[in-house]
Amino acid sequence: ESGITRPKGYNVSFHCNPGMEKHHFGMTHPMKPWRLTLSKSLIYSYGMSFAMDNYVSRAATYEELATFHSTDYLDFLGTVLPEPVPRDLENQNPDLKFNLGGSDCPLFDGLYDYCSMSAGGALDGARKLCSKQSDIAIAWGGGLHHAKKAEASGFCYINDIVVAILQLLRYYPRVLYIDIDVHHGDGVEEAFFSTDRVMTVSFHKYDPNNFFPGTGALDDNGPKSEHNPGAHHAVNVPLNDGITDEQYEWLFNSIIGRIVEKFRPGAIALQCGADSLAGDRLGRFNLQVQGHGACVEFCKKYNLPLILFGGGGYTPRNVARAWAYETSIAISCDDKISPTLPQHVPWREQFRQDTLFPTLEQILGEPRVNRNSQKRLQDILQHVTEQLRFVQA
Ligand code: ZLM
Ligand code: CA
Ligand code: ZN
Repeated sequence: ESGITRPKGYNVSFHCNPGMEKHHFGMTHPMKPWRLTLSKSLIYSYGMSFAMDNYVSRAATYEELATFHSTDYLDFLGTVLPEPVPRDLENQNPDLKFNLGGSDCPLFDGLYDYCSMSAGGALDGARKLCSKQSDIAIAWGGGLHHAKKAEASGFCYINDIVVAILQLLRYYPRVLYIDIDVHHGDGVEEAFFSTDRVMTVSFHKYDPNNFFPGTGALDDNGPKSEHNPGAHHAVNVPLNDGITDEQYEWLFNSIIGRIVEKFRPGAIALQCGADSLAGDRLGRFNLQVQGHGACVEFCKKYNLPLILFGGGGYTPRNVARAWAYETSIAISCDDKISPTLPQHVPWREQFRQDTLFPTLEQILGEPRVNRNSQKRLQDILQHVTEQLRFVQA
């Protein structure tokens, strides 16, 4: 009745752990794990679980996390406890070990469990692709792209994406990583700076002095030292406020099309951070659910093993819409999802409008000014095209 049926000829696996969603970063912290509950509620109300293999993921083990993270960092993460007395609001004189305990990466109850569950879902998804039990794996609880080997950063503590890609690399010679979160995917980029087996591509708002994390300029393409095979294997697409669906789709399809042709990946890992949507509490773009989802649709068309991660997303009702729509894209062959939300979806009032595709006017009142000229976007495509001359499969 929702237009969703089980896909014929391929399998989609859905990996989540309800234990993750009950964690709190703090009352006013923008990261709300509850958005995962809202997303699943919409996904299930549409009946999509009947079209996928659903798994409750296990928590990743210490050994699995240590495939990327330093044991010093993991040991500390496993023992730190939340501060009994909150520090002063802006953390003027914090004494931060591994960047833990500040306002971006607070210590909260069950932090280690939360992190290992996020990574467990991503890793389970990657394993399903490797064993060919699944063609598209979905892990909305993952996508925490800023975490470093021995450092928390930007709401991210464990880099589930890196751990999952390391798993994919056991079976696939080359993996393409694509990141449509509004922030630069710096942690994943850095992790694979010295290998030509992973190509990382991040689309993001770039303003080195005013927007986190400040990295990801067009010509940051991996250290160009003489013997670094990873040189030229980082692609950065720096954008300005207000980019629209039409511009983003054109740039995404042009860039990813050229990269797939040249790099010939064996698998694609796509981080679907939903803070690139219009109306996001932290984001700056004018993307709609349709434009965000078009990136997933484009990647799916290559018929390569595909893993979808979550990531940022700070206006929960829009996060839920995007990830529900993208789940439907993963599972549906030709049939389209109903644009009207199901009658009986829990927390229906959270969504404000009963459509899956609110207009920019419904989302924003007045749209944000678009500061991306077509000329600049063409220059970006030109740079990437020239960069790809140094890349071979
Ligand atoms: N201050 N509370 C994206 C990660 C973005 C660094 C400036 C903290 C916030 C933000 C935290 C309740 C992903 C920075 C910001 C204020 C230093 C960022 C706690 C509001 C609050 O109200 C808040 C007291 C907090 C944090 C806003 N932080 C907005 N932007 C970024 C990190 C993560 O989406 O890419 C993937 C999941 N941090 O700009 C400051 C420089 C800390
Ligand atoms: Ca990004
Ligand atoms: Zn983000």
